[in-house]
Amino acid sequence: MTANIKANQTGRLQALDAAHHLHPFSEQFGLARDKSRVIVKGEGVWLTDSDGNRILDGMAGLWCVQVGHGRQEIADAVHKQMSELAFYNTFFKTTHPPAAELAEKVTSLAPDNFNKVFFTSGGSDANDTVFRMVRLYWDLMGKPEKKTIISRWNAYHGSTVASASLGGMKAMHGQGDLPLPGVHHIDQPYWFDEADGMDPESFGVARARALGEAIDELGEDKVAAFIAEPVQGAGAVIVPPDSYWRELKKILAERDILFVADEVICGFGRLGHWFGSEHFGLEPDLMPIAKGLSSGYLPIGGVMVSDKVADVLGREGVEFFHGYTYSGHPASCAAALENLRIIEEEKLVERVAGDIGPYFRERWTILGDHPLVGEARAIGLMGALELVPAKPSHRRFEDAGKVGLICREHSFAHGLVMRSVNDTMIVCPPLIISHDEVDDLVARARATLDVTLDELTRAGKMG
Ligand code: PXG
Repeated sequence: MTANIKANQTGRLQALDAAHHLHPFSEQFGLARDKSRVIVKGEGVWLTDSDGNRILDGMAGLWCVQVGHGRQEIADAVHKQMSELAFYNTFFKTTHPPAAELAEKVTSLAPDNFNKVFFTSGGSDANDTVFRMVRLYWDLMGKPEKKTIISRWNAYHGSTVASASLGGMKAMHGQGDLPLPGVHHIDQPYWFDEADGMDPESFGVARARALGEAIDELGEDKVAAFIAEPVQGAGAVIVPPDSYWRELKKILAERDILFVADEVICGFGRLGHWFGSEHFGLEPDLMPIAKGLSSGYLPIGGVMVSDKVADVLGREGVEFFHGYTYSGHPASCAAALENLRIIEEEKLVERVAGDIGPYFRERWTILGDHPLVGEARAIGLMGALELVPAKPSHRRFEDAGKVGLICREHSFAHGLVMRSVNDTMIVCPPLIISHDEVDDLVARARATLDVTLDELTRAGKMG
């Protein structure tokens, strides 16, 4: 393609997009003015845009492309499945080979007490399923008054009415009168932003004890469940202090409530285990999953159901009046099966635990020496940088989020996808990223910080 044809093609797609496409979580007005970046190809950790620029995909698509882009094996598996049976449902006493095989496979990877999975189309509807399932569980247990689900401020559990209610994003709650009744939020373990001088250990304990306090306040006989991501992803890769889960485990062990570990981001190797819960020794009763289950090649999610809950739902005469047309979609299941086969064959989970995870952490956290970075943290293959106007204080820039967006633009210009959450920059690369590519990612991040710092210094925003 000559440069001109490329430019015309890009312009045409941008115009169509601006005219007709309502994007998720985007300011439509600004997007139409600034124009969408058109991504046309993916291979390994690399994306190519319609102008031929190569961009390192530091966000693994959207926290999901564990095995990297462009895996022909998955395309072939989906093609084969679609040629045989593109769609059939799993209602009315029917199943099909990929759904049955995937149910067995995914439960075989989970802790021993997980032997059942309910399939969904993604993570939001997995959490809607959780919302209804925990209430049905307590109804069946003869405790229908146990309805309230406790979650955390700044959690992300999805965008549907129930999952956005479970989430703790205030901006989302502000639209459409959320949360639904019966959801209670407690404070999160975000040490950098909220500790106010407390040391990490004491802060972690205090934030964990907030659960016990909330249960006492609401009444244990009214509380159905606690839901939490092992590490908050979209919240800004919030790695809790070591004391946090240690203390929470004690509280959960003493209380008669269900524990839901949202594994949509932390699952499938992200923290160097099949499930993020295993990293912290958690013992959930339910685990919503999605994203890395199929590496995003086709949409699929689910809820992993422990024996404790499955035995109750499986009682004679009990029917869960719940399901999606695409629960266990054959092509999505085929994509997931092939994806899991690759993760196992290439030992990607072990690689994150023992090789590329530690290497990434070592390289990434060096960015903490940059004048713009108040804290650099990493866990598994996720990393965050807290941007601040002056070190060592935890004080933030005025106009929260503006600096993050400036940095994100510079990052794209340096051929790196980094996402901003307010003024925190985060990455979560594919699990197949090589050592050289980690070096490349960190070099691009540093160059991005340098130009961002220059711009902020010139604008008089530092100090
Ligand atoms: N739970 C968690 C922990 C998630 O991160 C969902 C549930 C919902 O999954 P679906 O498949 O319905 O999107 C998510 C999704 C971001 C971003 O900008 C994060 C997600 C989705 C979209 C954007 O960080 N996480």
